[in-house]
Amino acid sequence: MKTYYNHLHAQHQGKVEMFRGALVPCFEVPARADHVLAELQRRPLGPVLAPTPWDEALLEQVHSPRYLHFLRTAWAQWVALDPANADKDILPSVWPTRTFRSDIEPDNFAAKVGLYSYDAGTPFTAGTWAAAREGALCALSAAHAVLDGDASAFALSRPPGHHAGADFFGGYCFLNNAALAAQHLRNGGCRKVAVLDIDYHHGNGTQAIFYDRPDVFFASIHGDPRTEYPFYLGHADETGTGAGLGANLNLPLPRGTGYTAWAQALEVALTAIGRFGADALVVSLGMDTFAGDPISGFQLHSDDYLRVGQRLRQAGLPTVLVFEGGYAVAEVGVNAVNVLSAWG
Ligand code: Q9C
Ligand code: ZN
Repeated sequence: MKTYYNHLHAQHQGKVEMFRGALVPCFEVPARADHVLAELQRRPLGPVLAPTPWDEALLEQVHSPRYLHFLRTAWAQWVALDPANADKDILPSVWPTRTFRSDIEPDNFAAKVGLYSYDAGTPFTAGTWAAAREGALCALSAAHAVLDGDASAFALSRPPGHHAGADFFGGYCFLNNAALAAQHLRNGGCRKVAVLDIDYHHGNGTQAIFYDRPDVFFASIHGDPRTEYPFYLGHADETGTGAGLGANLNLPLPRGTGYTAWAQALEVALTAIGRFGADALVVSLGMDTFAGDPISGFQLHSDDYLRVGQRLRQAGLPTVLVFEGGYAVAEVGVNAVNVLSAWG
């Protein structure tokens, strides 16, 4: 299995995120990807490659031009406000909630940041755009390897992607790598694609991007949004809209869920994906279902991930795996490679 590694990932290195009224050190740190890469070097599954430099216009298949323009220019705008800003991260603090307008992009920079985001936990730094862009290329490259006939491919990148919508960042995510991979598979001739999101947190961005589409099925197993981030999406009654009705499946589980109940949800998701008739699978591979995760509430153990990988492979579909969350930094490499080793 080829791994497309984002060698620019460490250029995105947020300092702090807002948590319970205080700025605390970021959970989403460069060491996460370093540990996965190190474990792939200990237990090689195939070549580790740089991504192909795809045309950046491909990003517009998932993200709005207005949002992409913001991401490209945000850091320069921020430093133009005050040269001293170069030492600080951009952190959103004001948002257009219900009754406000989001069709007009404000001139004020803080207001612009709020228009394109939804939480105060996702710092934008000097290297965020370079890292996110290269990560998107990793996802596109992995999709391309599968279109070329590989049984599977892995996009090893950060920042993660599944919380990013067509025109917003949040949940540590800026570009939706899994959505880009799914769209690339569609363009390359797959008639139907399924995205299976097994990160602890609901993939609100991916769901929203494909919610009205019948050609991309989205299934997610996650902490119940009544208590778990991202809170405002991910309920079981969200089944798609318009032509996409029936092509969305949410399987929320209570905090504290262990492997047995989680694996039952995986069966439900894979059965639905089978019924849908997907030609290819994209897995949003979040490792924050791990019992030791500092910000999540499921109870999966390292050995369980070997079985998760086996079961995903048994689905028998060409599979693109995209690295998402997972904040038990010391264990994230072993856990991720345990999943991937099913294709070794
Ligand atoms: N103190 C992903 O796993 N903040 N994103 C939670 C922590 C947001 C997680 C609060 C968690 C986002 C890709
Ligand atoms: Zn997560």
